[in-house]
Amino acid sequence: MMGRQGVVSMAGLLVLFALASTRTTMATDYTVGDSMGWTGPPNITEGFYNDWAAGKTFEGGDSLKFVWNGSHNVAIVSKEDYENCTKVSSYFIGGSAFTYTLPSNASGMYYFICTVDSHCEGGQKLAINVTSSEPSTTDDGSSAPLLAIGALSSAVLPAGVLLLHLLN
Ligand SMILES: [Cu+2]
Repeated sequence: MMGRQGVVSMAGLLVLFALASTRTTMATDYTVGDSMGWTGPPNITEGFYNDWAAGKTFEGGDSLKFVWNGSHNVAIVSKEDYENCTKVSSYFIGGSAFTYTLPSNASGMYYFICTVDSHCEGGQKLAINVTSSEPSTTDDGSSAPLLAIGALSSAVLPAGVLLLHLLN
């Protein structure tokens, strides 16, 4: 009887482990600057967007929606271009909104600036720190630990059952 319970609870643990490893994290949609949108001076001051980003957790799959009125654009740039407000040649413009979805495997710093006039120098720049999300279930390697534990438990289980019989 004791041995049977041991097997059942071990199986239960494996089921729990499988459920935990297939848990999906929900992507979050952010509107950059919230109601202020994506704008330049005099509406915002230097550091405005990093204050907005402070305390938020960004993960791969999250999206950043830039919404603006008037003449602005969004350039995704390097750290150096962010710091120097480089007027890079590649940016998104057109319409009055742009949504950037962080790659699912994103991690580390991502930098966004507006290259119109001196908007970037005036604070229309955003740096976010993307934390890598939980090990993705779509990765090839993700099922390996589960298989390894399965193999381990089938090797350990007879010994556990034997021990319970000895205790009886
Ligand atoms: Cu601008």
